[in-house]
Amino acid sequence: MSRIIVISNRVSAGGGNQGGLAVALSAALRQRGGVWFGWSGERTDSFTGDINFQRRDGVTTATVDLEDQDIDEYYNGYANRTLWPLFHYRIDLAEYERDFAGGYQRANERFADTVRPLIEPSDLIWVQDYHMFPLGAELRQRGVTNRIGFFLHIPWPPRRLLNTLPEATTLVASLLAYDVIGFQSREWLESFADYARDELGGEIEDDVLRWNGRAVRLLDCPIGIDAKAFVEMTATPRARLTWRQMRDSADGREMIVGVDRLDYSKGLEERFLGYERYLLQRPEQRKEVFLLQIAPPSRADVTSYQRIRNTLEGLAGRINGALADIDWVPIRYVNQGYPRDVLAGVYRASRIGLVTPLRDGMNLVAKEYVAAQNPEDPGVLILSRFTGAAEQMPDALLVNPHSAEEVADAIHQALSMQRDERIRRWRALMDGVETYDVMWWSDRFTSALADVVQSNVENA
Ligand code: ADQ
Repeated sequence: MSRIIVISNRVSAGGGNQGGLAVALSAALRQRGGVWFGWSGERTDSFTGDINFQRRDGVTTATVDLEDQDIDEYYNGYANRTLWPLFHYRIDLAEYERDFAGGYQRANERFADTVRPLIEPSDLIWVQDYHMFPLGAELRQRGVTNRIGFFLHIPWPPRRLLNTLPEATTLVASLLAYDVIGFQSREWLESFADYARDELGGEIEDDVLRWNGRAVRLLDCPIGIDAKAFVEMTATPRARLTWRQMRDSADGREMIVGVDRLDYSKGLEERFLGYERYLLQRPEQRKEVFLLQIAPPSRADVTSYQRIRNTLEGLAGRINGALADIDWVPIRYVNQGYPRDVLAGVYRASRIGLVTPLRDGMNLVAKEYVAAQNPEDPGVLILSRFTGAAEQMPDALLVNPHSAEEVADAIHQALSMQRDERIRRWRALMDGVETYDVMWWSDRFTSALADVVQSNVENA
């Protein structure tokens, strides 16, 4: 079995409270051997390419420090100010600066130079996400003929939006140095395929893209959670304690929960407005329900994130100010992160999981909410149609998050849903969450990569 080199912006092996992605990548690394390479998250005065190796829980990690300029232009710049908004359909927020594009390219060249000596001839190389689009092409230029795969965790935008990016075609062409490109859903895969066909003149048949003598396999590969571990976590003392605390503090009211990084893609503003609409439409229900929104701040260096934070504070304050009573507050808005077992207890205590991103590559909170439910008395998942998860979760109440009326109707439908229907929907959702878990995802991708015929690589 080939070793595997995992390359991602950040490396998160080891530690007790890992997310599913780190669990799955660590498992693949333990099984096959290899290295997990990426940025340390640290700054250095001048880039040296010195690698810091660590071994934790049977996984070797290799990290490098970056210069301030790289961090500003590559990470805070091109990745988070240009690509992230553009790929979430927000060209109004995307910033197009040559310095960002240049810094992104430079950082990727530095990653390629640094990781190159770690690669052995038969290794599989698996590159993760939008921080690293050009890395495969950079490795090819350094003589790497290994099988290299790329997985995109976020959506792929429509062609006409992507064309607003000055270097769009070069960026996409650089992706065709990979042997396998994985997407969270058919929708993102097809959107990429359209671009490659219409803008680059590629030919596509049976999810194989042919271009310039190369064949690139496009793979529909939805990521999941570590479902078994999540179910077990709901039975831990801390999850049970949290569940009890939440039920006590709800005091007989039904709880609706939202859990998201504080990001404009998550549709938090629209969620608050949809919930407000529900309260306005059904004044008699007001004190029977409340919304708990947990949203830890992220990417605080980027202005658009400061802005969304202010907007949400204003909106939560306005709704609470207008509708609260001395014994009831409609929205509990919390800006903290919590350990995963605490989240599991919160999910389980909530009658509704309200997941309304405007765009989301997948959305794992939807899957975690399902996995945490009590099979005898499960809650209802309300899910945006514009998430990758919606393709796999037709038994959720699917909504258009832009429509406050649809969100309000779905809240009403969920709160009035009889137990047998809740159980039926939950069972169908849970089957999917258990079958298509994060280990399934990682096996599917690595098998596809291992199956690539080496002759493809000779044309690289
Ligand atoms: P994210 O945009 O970060 O991920 P998501 O898939 O929902 O979105 O994952 C967030 C994770 O952070 C979940 O595991 C959640 O439990 C955790 N989290 C959120 N709020 C938290 C809090 N307050 N405390 C503790 N943990 C919290 C990107 C893409 C997604 C894609 C994933 C994986 O944007 O579309 O599903 O990668 O590919």
